[in-house]
Amino acid sequence: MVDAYTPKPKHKFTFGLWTVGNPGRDPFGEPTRSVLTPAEIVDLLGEVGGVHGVNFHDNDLIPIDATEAEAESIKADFAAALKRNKIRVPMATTNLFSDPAFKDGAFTNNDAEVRAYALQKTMRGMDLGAEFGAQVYVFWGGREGIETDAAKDPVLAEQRFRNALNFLCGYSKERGYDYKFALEAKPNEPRGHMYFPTTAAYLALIPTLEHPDMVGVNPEVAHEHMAGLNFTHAVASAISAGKLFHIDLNDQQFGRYDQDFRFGSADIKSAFFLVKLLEDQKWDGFKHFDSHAYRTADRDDVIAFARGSMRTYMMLKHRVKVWNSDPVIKKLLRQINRESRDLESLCAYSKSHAETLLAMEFDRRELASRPLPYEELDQRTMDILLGL
Ligand code: DIG
Ligand code: MN
Ligand code: MN
Repeated sequence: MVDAYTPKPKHKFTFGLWTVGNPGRDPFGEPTRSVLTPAEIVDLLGEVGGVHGVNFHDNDLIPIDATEAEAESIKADFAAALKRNKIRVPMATTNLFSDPAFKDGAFTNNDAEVRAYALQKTMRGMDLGAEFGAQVYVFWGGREGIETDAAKDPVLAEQRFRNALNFLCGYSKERGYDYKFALEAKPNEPRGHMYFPTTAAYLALIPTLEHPDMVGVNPEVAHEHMAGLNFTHAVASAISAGKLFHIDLNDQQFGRYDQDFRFGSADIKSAFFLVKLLEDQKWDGFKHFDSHAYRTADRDDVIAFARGSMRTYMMLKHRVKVWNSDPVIKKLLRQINRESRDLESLCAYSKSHAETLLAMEFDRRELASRPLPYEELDQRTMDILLGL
């Protein structure tokens, strides 16, 4: 069915190989779906339709113990699948969390040899991503953390993470990759506590790096929600800092494990305000669905999951247009937002402005009596969301 909500490659929707290729394994059960090759996953995305790109961890594409010959054959099949489906590779990343060598972290590991191996593995992952034209390189520190703070000095751990990023920025510049590094936060799981638990923590780290201009963030809905935070505000902070280099869209009930649900499937209202922010700000980055179908899904339902992810974004994008042009919403916003050019000009500091403000009289009771019809505004938002 083609309609106003049908996605197209120009909408820059992307999926990871590990998302639609997720075989349904979970901590309490074996896979429920067959494991697909990278080429088969790209063909599935071609069947989904409208997909812009596919992302990968190094080992999603090339198994960690593959021979050189096996790697070449996998890459050839993958490249052919990309071509026949007209799908590209916008983002790559390194799996520094599955192999037991990284059981106690990668860049923040207490063992210098593991830290060195993590740098080598990431450089090779960057080479592989560049081979397929990736522009963004994501860093998710899946094992960077502790179960007991007796294990590591957190200041030293953060310095080790900083050292690794500085080194890898140097590598990217020296190899001319021009990568945009995107740091992805998560508060816990698989580690008891993870370093840099929220997007805000990474926004604080970036200015302390040697090449801060090369580094931004990759916020994920589920990860901020796990921390009980407002995802739209986390993304707004990234946009305000010019650091929203990538985004992981999915959904999540608050206070749960990392559910990585289909975008908009758990909290449609939060999803609406996120889409409103991205569209109002005309953010033009890759919209990556880092999520997976329910373990109960078969291949057809995985396709429905992927199509639903993009369709929900497109429908919410339309609802944002309706909201922004709705006369009742506009009236209420005019009532709520009291602007004053004179007062605004006073808020740029000068000695005279300070004296003028100090000399002003404010009627607190009058200020407090001004109506704020947020119930009416929010209910109108619900009317629009529910299509009334
Ligand atoms: C989990 O949310 C992480 C890994 O899947 C990957 O490293 C990153 C990129 O989307 N997200
Ligand atoms: Mn997640
Ligand atoms: Mn993610």
